[in-house]
Amino acid sequence: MSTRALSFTLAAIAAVVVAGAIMVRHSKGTVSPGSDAAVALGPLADGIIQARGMAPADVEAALRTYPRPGKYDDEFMAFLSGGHSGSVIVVGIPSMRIMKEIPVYGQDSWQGWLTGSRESSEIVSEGFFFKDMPLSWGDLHHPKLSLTNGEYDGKWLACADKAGGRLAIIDLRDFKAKQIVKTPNTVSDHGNYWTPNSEYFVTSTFFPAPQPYGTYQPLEKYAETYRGMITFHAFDGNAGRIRLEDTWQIELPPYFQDLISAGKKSSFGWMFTNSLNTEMCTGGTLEGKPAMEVGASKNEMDFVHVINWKKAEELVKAGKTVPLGGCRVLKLETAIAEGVLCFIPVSKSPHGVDVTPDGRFICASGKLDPHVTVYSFEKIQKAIADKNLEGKDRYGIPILKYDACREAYVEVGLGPLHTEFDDKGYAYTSLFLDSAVAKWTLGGPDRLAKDEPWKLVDKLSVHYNIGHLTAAGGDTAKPYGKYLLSLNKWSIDRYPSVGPLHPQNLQLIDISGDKMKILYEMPIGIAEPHASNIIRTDKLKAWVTYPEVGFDPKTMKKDPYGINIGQERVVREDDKTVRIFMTLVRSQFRPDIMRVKEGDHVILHVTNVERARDATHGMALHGHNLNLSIDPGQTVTVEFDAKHPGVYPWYCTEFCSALHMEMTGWMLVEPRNDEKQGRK
Ligand code: RUQ
Ligand code: CUA
Repeated sequence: MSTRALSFTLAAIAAVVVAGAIMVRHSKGTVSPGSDAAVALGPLADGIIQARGMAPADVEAALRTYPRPGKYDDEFMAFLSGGHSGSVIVVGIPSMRIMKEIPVYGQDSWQGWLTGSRESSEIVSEGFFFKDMPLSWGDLHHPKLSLTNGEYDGKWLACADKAGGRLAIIDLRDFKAKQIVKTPNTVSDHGNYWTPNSEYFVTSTFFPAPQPYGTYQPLEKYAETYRGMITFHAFDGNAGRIRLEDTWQIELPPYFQDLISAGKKSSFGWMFTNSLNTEMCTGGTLEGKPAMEVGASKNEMDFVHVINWKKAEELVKAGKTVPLGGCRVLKLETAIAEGVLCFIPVSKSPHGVDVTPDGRFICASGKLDPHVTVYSFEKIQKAIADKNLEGKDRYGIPILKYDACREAYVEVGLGPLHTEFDDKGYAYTSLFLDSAVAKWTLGGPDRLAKDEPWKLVDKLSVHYNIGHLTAAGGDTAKPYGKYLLSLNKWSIDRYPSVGPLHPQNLQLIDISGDKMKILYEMPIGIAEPHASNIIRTDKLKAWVTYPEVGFDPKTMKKDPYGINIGQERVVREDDKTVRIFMTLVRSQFRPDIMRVKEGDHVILHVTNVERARDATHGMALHGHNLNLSIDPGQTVTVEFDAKHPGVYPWYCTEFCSALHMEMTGWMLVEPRNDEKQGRK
């Protein structure tokens, strides 16, 4: 084909893609978007396509992902974890534009998170492991959207902290973290999953901890004294809060429990957890012992844990637990005796366990085996009923016969990790070693796909070393299909160097056709996005301002210290305490002078009385590590000691109006005695 003919063809493709269902007026590409003025696409597109050396697939991808200015073109929103940045990142799909980064475990001065506001420090400090060792970060791995009937309801987002053994709840009315809880009796939470109606947010430990919790036990006594935990954090879906008093745990053997997935539909009431290190290796490279990577990969098979949580819940209600670390714990012996826990063998060092949308099958992959093993829930039930066992592990946990539970063994490629699902009966598995996504057909009585069941049908290279993948709605009972996000750990040569720390790479993949296609590639240089959930944008019903002036986002109620215009005042409560009620509106602070005395404890309640959408103000005070972000209607409280006599200006940090530069104030800290005149 001549260059001219090729570019003609590309322009025609562009026209067809743009038009979609819209009429194409003539083949050289003048399209009519509805009744709007026609767009002359042909010659212009020719030139751009040629100059940029674009292939047909590039043109299609560009046209499918380009967001029109000012239009709400993103059909989906991805909630990405920020990994060890401790945040959640919200990204529009298909445009791949970052909409927001929600601070959770770490600091964010833009949003005034942990830069002075009492509300944010109270929320974060609730989750500290040691009260005298504040944590300023977390390792946020798996953001999970709350569920109603196994589908995303757009209300809450929860995510555990692998390093801190904590979990956080984010309210999707204002996209802010509301609660951080330290999981009892754990030193690490990795897997996390909602039960199908968000009855519980369930977390599983990665590292087992010595029990009783908080005690010292040598690694030599690992097998006897260390234990894993699966925690059922009771969730109040109206308040959007974990109720620690109703939370309970099941003690597990000291394997690394890794990831979890909840049964749904026919498998409702059950929970599945993959585990590695059934060898119980503890390392010791300088002590003549094998490294973890060697010692923990010896066994040919590890275990998927099969947990009957509905039954466990009954036992908890019947008081069969012991109190431990402020929580009710179902001991391992009880869980075994009552038939709450059993194992299924899974090939070597698995990572991830995923339940199909129909709830009938459980997929697990050993990263060192190029297959996904598919277990049938029905067969598992039969094996349990028939006591069809291979044996027991050293703790007496029954191991179901592998062959009796297995439905399929699908060859997908090297290094399979995680599996998600679409709306057409296909599964997608990330292949870390192959740097690829494998697409394969699900089987079973409800199967939708036309292809032969349990078979690899497509494979797409990604760049590079994919960890998680996320299909839209891909871990729910009703996946949306259409898009898949590949979260790649390495970007190597994809971008110009920005220094030795490379951005991680996200790739948006079209899964609507028979063949997967890459639509967009996005370096994300602000965090390590570990995993995500993708929801339909129209399921999110976020507020644009707070419902009334003087609102506290922590309680989602009127703040007792919230005021309106005209109620500003400075109250000296005693010789040492000054309480100031302040309002903000474009473009002034009221009061704009705070007079306090050296050593005073200052309590400041700042209310943004604006009712206009997007009229957020900031407040940065010199020398006091303080920057607040106050949204329209919000009240923020800050407390500090005015230790140092001096003069400290403050100003608004959001460019809010033409007179933003004038939106300022002074804090005057008068010395208590005249000799002291300034910084010590
Ligand atoms: S784990 S890369 Cu923390 Cu989700 Cu699999
Ligand atoms: Cu308020 Cu700038």
